Amino acid sequence: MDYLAASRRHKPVCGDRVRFDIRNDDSPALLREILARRSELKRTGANGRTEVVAANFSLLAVVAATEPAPDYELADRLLCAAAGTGTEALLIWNKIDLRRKRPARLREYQRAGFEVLAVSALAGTRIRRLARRLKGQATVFAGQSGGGKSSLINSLLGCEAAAAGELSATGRTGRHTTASAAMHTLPNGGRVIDLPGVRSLMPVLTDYGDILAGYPEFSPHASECRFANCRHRNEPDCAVLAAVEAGKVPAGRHAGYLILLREFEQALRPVV
Ligand SMILES: Nc1nc2c(ncn2[C@@H]2O[C@H](COP(=O)(O)OP(=O)(O)OP(=O)(O)O)[C@@H](O)[C@H]2O)c(=O)[nH]1
Ligand SMILES: [Mg+2]
Ligand SMILES: [Zn+2]
Repeated sequence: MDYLAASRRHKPVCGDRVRFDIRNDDSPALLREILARRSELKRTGANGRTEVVAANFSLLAVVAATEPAPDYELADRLLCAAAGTGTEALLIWNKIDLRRKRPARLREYQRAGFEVLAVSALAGTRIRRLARRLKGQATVFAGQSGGGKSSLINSLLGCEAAAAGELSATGRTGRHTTASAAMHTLPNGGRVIDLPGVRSLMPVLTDYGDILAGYPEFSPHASECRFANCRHRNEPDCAVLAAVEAGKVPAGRHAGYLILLREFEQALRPVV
């Protein structure tokens, strides 16, 4: 719908609830107010400012598949962002019709306590189960380009409402088919937001607690670290590092955490 904003500060994003006036003539509606958001997914825009890309979702679904090769850093960031904004998270492992071996990393997410649902948008496998899971939720579908977010939404809707694309000729990358966020209503209840799968939509993590919340398997060990404010990197008597050494915490998950930690600490450093 066309609208005019009453103020330049009013920039609604997909999922926003707004108050607006409809005018009797053919002129566009007048946007008066954006209501308080219950959740937000944020990223850093080209100008370095933080922008919200989706709002008011109750479930964040990270869509990944064997093809293109999963971007675990993006998946981890999204899982951290979900924890940070207080929403549920779901990892959708798509394209199981390809019958490729599931990566060990997928099991590690499950063992860490994340809910994983393996489906196929193309073959329709477990799409009804997915629909039941999404019922009554406002879900954001996020994840790298080509994972099949739009295809899954089409499969859930039973029609081609969301444009789905192709992978590049090598099958290694998606083609960034979805250009902007769009919301769809599911036939059995619930709403889904389809996000573009561009890497620049990486959520920003500005709170150390959010990063830690993305690695719930650390927490039983973290309470045993010598220092209460241990960052589990190289501190003496770090119980998380000991658990990694002992194979109780997967080394790959810990390496992923260190990437986010480093970036978080660099962002905090004052620019000179
Ligand atoms: N084999 C197989 N291919 C799939 C499946 N789901 C999606 N694809 C294919 O994966 C490619 C990308 O699908 P999209 O739905 O456009 O992926 P997307 O995540 O929306 O991508 P962006 O909009 O670029 O972020 C298309 O060629 C789809 O046909 C599936 O379950 N199995
Ligand atoms: Mg898409
Ligand atoms: Zn520690």
